[in-house]
Amino acid sequence: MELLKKNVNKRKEILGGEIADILKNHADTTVGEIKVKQLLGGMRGMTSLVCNTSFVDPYKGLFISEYSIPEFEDRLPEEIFYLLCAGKFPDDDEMAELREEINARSKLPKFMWSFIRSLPKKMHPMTLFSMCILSMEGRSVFKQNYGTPEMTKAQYWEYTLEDSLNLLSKLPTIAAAIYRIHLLGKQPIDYSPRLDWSNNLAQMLGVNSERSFSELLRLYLVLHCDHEGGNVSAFTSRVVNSALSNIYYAASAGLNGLAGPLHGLANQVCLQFIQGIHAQLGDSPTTDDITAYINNELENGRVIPGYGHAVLRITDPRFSAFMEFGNKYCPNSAYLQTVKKLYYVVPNILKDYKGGKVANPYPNVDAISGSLLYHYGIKKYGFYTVLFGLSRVLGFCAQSVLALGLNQPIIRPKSVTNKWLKDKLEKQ
Ligand code: NMX
Ligand code: MLT
Repeated sequence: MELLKKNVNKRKEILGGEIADILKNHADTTVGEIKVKQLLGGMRGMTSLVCNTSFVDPYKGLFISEYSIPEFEDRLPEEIFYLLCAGKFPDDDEMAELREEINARSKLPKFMWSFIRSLPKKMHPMTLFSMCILSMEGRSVFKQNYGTPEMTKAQYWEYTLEDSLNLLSKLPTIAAAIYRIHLLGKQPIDYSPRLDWSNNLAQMLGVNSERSFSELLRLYLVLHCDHEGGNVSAFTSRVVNSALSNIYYAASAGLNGLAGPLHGLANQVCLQFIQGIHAQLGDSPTTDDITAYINNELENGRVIPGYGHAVLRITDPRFSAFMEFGNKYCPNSAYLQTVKKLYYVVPNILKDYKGGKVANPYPNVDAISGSLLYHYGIKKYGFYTVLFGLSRVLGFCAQSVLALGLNQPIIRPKSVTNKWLKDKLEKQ
């Protein structure tokens, strides 16, 4: 992977130069303030990290390098990984090299098949996915070489890139094996070196041979790849890797965060939510019925899944990209119709809920993704977050490669007690 390494190195030099300049001129400059409500409120809106893979603008959504979603949504996930790491799309030679590297590393360790088969059927697919990744941790070349005279600190990023490619190349096969073996009780389908990631995944899942299904998977893998550095999963993964725990440990840890209902599991919860609406109100509920249903959920203290965001203050552009897909390929899907009705109803309710306390009443990516997967025959919704995770590991890997390349230190913020805070405030 000489070309990829060369390009990451180039980017590392540019970003490293910028950091050196910033530190030289502004090391003690204040760039923000911390309010007590942020300290006590999950650090929301507190600028406290630098992450160069991607950026989320509250009013425009995700940017990777300078590209907004409409500018990269037609690409392959492999190209997106390149963009996250190197800050540029690969040219033909660079892409050919990456494809070759992926194919050469795609074979699963033998034990993985019996490992997947051995796990209890009731276990959530995200638990399996995380465990499968963790089970390969002993193969980390970072780990194997750490502490040897051959491995200098300046090379940590290269070993992490090596580990990342080894890991990423196996993930579509692992994900498909979880779907077929664990969820369907069927035989796995072979990986094909002729196909790119999304086509491979579509083939290995074996539930639908329509071209638009692999197109949906491609879009899915592209849209979920990264969402700057502060979301629960990426942050967790980066914190773990900052202790020089290798990328297998870090990716598994990040996925454990993604498995929560306020984060990646929301895509499964949204599908179940829509199924709950259809079970109670029929397959074509009216907007009045949906309004009453939502109000009842809120009165019972439940959150409306798929709505709200810690950073975005608009409809998630990833939601809009999926909506465009749905309108083109499956406009008559009953679930998609309900997604649309919810979009019509929920923001207006959430705007007034709790005296306007909900910072973003609009839908996020999870409000729609599951309904599209369901339409194409992925009916085991426990799998939806695995797909989110498969994509998000691209971001975890790129974030750690860049951070180590830029010599970023261990992440260790300071915490305080109530007493410390009271004493401090009394003195002001
Ligand atoms: N339904 C009901 N209440 C909500 C919602 C919602 N969808 N979103 C926010 N609130 C409430 C929130 O619970 C909080 O109430 P309280 O102070 O009583 O605890 C209040 O509004 C203020 O929260 P925000 O500052 O607007 O949101 P926050 O940054 O804390 O959380 C989410 C962001 C995404 C966790 C939150 O909006 C949520 O729980 N949404 C539903 C779950 C979801 O869709 N998660 C997926 C996010 C995207 N992803 O893929 O990770
Ligand atoms: C994500 O993609 O990670 C989610 O939208 C959550 C976030 O950005 O906080």
